[in-house]
Amino acid sequence: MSTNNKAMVGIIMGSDSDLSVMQAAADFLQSMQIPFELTIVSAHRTPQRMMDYANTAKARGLQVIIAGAGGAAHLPGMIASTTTIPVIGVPIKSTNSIDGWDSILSILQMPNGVPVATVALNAAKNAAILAAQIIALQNTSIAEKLVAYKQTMQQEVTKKIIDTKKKWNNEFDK
Ligand code: AIR
Repeated sequence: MSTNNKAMVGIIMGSDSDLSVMQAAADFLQSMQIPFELTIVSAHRTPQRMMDYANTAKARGLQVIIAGAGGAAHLPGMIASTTTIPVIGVPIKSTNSIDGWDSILSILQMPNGVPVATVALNAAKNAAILAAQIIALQNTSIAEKLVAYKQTMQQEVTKKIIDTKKKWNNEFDK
């Protein structure tokens, strides 16, 4: 848990072996001071825990769930089937993944009626940014932090453009 406040975001993953990827989501939420909880929930190994997690999420105050899994990655979709809280899925190229596509397609190809917002392979940070953006719709302080984050990103690229121009000139950046 990032702070002592009540969690707004739930980060769940199929195994502790996913943590090296999912850590990026926790790090971003922490940097934005968004309270979150993080735990292991496996669709296949702990199916009852998965149902209990989804069924209690709303009452516990969660606004978004970030769910990561690898291989036959059914966790995000099954959580989405059980709650109306938005679910962001993180496909993980795990040890048992063929090449990552197994996880991507398992999370992405949901049937009509049960959406999962799927980010790129291992893109746990993007999942956290999207979660923050959803929460920011109703939270001015988080919205302001996101604006600052985007400005910083732009400044970093601007610096790289200037550095690049020192060696590689272009007509566009006069
Ligand atoms: N997994 C665990 N339960 C269901 C699934 N799909 C996934 C985990 C992890 C992969 O299986 O999300 O990416 C390998 O898990 P482990 O525990 O064998 O390292």
